[in-house]
Amino acid sequence: MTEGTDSFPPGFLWGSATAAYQIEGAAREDGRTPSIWDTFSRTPGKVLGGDTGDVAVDHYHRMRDDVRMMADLGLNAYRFSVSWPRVQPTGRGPAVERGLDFYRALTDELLAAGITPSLTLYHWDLPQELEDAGGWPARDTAYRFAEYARLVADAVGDRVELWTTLNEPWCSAFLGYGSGVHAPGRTDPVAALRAAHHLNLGHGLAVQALRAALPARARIGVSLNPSAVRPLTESEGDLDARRRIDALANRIFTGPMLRGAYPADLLADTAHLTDWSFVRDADPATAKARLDFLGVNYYAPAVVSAASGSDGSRHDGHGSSDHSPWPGSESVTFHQPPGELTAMDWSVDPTGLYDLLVRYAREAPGTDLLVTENGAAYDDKPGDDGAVHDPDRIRYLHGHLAAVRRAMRDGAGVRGYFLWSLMDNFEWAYGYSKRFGAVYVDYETQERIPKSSAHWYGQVARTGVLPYPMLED
Ligand code: PNW
Repeated sequence: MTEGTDSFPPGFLWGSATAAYQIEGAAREDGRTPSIWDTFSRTPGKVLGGDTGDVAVDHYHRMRDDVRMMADLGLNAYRFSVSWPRVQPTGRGPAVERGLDFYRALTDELLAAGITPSLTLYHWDLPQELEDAGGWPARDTAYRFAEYARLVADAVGDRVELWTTLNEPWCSAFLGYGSGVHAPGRTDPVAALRAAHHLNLGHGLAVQALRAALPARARIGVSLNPSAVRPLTESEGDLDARRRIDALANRIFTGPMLRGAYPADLLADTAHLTDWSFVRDADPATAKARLDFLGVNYYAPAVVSAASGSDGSRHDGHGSSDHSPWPGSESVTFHQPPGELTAMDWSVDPTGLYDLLVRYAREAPGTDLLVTENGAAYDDKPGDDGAVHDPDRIRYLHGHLAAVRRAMRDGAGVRGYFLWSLMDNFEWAYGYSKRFGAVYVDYETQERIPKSSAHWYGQVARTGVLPYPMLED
């Protein structure tokens, strides 16, 4: 590490991120219909505590206050997602204007506050009707997604510069259709591989639709959650486990999206499950649409070995299920690296973020990089003074921002950083039990209390300077 403070370039985007289902609530208002996450969370046993996003943090009704809060903290960017079933309830046909109005108002508020909007089209809330018609394992869903992209572009294309097609297609495909810990909760390895392909295809078709509809200044990308995967040892078996997980977590998306082809080793590793005949000849080339930026979401690294270790541990951090999210490579074992853990039991390791940024700078030369998510859950609660002190999160953010800066010095063109998350929210299968926010939310009163990390991060955003690590907040 270099000595002293560390400056980021002027114009760097300092943001926070959220997703529609995790914050909006208002699940039955203004024509919105159920998404797969409404159905899943209302199914007993799927989400911890039986929590749902019916109310969430009521952002749908508190949007203006929430934007003012970001501005007051000093943030200059905001990554949010559009709820597909709010805008196009059946996943087909014309848009519902009342649904679009919310995003028109949100983007107006952001721009008026000097905050750059970054819009994600799909953060996991597929209209239930499209799931009933086959969901992502069905080819038609890719075409429906591109049509929906066009509707949103026509509505707010004049005011949004940053466009993301998909958030973390790995989670949609392999947690949604493989392990079943996410909606729609299916557990079919071939359905998961088909879903991954149709997400790749849908991404490519959506980029085409966006390019046709948006002004030239629009910047279009995708947010992946690449795995920073390391072998437990340098043994041949562990190196092969690393290669397999790298194929299923990373190259299954970057192969088509960046290179226009699926990796040969991925097809070989899964040949006993499927012949991949659902991939039509032109599909990988369609998925390889020109990208203006690649979004990297990063939380923790993965350590893998060939077969179950002596402790039989399977800490893969992807929730508990009898079904693997790794089709064809189910025997790969995940290990908890030694060291500090967050409340998710995810290990704290900024080097993983550095490694991914440097890797993708090399694999996607000339494409800007954005850290579209990074952050940590801790057991936050207000103290006697009513304030929420979260020194662990400050240290987490400090370490990861230093890793971003180091990757930039080593050639990675990182243009911005979005902290996950602006505020505590519905953490998918964990419900409201895990708090990722820089802002604390009292779920009884919906009161927002910026944690000490929010003030710390706002200071970094305002000055562009990463201070010395603080021992106490
Ligand atoms: C991401 N995993 O989700 C999402 O984009 C956010 O919506 C979410 O709140 C955040 O990270 C924190 O979890 C993930 O099991 C969920 O590997 C699960 C996994 C990865 C990312």
